[in-house]
Amino acid sequence: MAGRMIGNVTIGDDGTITIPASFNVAVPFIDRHVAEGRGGKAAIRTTGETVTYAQLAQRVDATGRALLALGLKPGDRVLMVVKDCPAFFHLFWGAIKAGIVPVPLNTLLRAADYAYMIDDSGCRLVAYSPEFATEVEPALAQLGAKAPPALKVTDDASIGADATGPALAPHPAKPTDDCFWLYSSGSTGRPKGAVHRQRDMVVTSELYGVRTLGVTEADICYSAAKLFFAYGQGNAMTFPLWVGGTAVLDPARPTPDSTFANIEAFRPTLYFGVPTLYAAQLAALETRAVDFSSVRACVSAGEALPSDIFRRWQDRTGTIILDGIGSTEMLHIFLGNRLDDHRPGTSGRAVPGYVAEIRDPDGSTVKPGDSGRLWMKGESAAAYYWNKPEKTAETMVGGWLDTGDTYRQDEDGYFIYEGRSDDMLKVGGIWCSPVEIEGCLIGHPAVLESAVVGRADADGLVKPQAFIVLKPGNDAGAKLTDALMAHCKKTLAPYKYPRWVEYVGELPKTATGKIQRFKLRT
Ligand code: 3UK
Repeated sequence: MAGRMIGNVTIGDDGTITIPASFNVAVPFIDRHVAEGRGGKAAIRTTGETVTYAQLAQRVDATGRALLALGLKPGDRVLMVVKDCPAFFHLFWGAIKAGIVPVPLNTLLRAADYAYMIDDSGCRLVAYSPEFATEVEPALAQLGAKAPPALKVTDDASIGADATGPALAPHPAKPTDDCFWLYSSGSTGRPKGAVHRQRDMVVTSELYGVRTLGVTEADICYSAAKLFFAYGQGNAMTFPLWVGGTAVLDPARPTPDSTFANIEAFRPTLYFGVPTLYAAQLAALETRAVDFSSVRACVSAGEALPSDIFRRWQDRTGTIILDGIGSTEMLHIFLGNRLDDHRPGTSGRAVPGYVAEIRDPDGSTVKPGDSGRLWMKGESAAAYYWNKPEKTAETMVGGWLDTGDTYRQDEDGYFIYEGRSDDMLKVGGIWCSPVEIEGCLIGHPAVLESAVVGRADADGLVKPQAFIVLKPGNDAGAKLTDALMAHCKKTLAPYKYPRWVEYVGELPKTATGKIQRFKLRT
């Protein structure tokens, strides 16, 4: 049979992906590299450490054995609140190789969020970096006797991993078996665990990584978006591992300074960011020069990239930014620009292997050029939401996924983002629910009612804005605004605080008392 073999996966000349009936996805991503002569090559680079492919394979096995030794069984979940570091790879792949289901969580969340996810997932272990103890430990305490065991991950030894043990046999699975989860937030209600299958990372790595970005063994991938996002997971873990390339990891919060230092030190060939960071980097580039000569392409996702940022970035750095839309449910980018086919201000075209449809509310496809709701079909779609059959039935219909986004196509077929179909906001590429921020504001003693909407800042990027009705006897003003912002920063994940607060006499509401957020948008 013609085509390529990636471990035991066959890629046909026509792009078809054939996965054996008995399969473990750690085999093509981790195990095959040593046999293929990459044992001494850097799989991961950080400021303090380089992990070779041989070390990676050995540590994945050691971590998998340690998880089994702790009493975890195939199918059990392990929650990960882990910074970007080699142990993230070891835990994630060690679990998968042992048949255990890793669930990486957003490390910016608060104790109440973690308590919910620990409980909802029914996990058998919580692994966390010491940096996040202040939120994870109270979450465990809150759950009392219901709390699962927890492990502070400082290095592999802290997981009980013994590098000298025997090789771990990959747990046999079917390509469509549950493999890992990622939580995604909704406008109302709690986060939903999107359950991904064994094959899904193979599909995204091949369709977006290889066929769209053209990743090869020579690529060095650096993602400012963290590994716990589906976006970062593909960028800096699955794509380089799929081709035998190198991932660059930095545990710190990405800033213009830290990302520029990493780009100059590690000389990545592919750089992955989000629009808010590109805007901050551009502001910093006003006063300094950065050597981008190693970078062959930049990628942006999480929210729409304004065309002005694309142009200024190209002027400043000589590299282009490929905007693409992905989702936790589809795992990675499904509509995207390409090096050989891109149009600034658009999300590009369907990534080969994915099918897009823009639909009317009645479900029929719109006339060319009309806007409607974007539905997607593709082999990397999550199988279902954990414990949420109604949400699953609403969102995943007949093999299609409702993205919740409004799109139209221009005269040449490029997809143009027109906003969400719900009230959800993307702030710095991360979900933000207005309802959650409103709930937090109402928890402040001065606030009677609140409504939160998205408002574009000077770069055209959306941030939360709050409208507040005060309880009698409270004075609106800068001092109260500061107090409300501080209240949100301390109660919610910090990126969710309202950047503007406006005081009003009343909020626009429907006859039934529902806030009409659309009337407050400017
Ligand atoms: C929005 C975009 C316009 C859109 C993601 C790349 O963002 C990711 O996943 P999430 O589940 O959010 C999905 C939603 O975010 N969005 C993302 N990218 C764009 N809107 N232009 C874009 N380029 O509302 C989408 O439905 O957090 C991104 C890869 C993997 C991902 N999970």
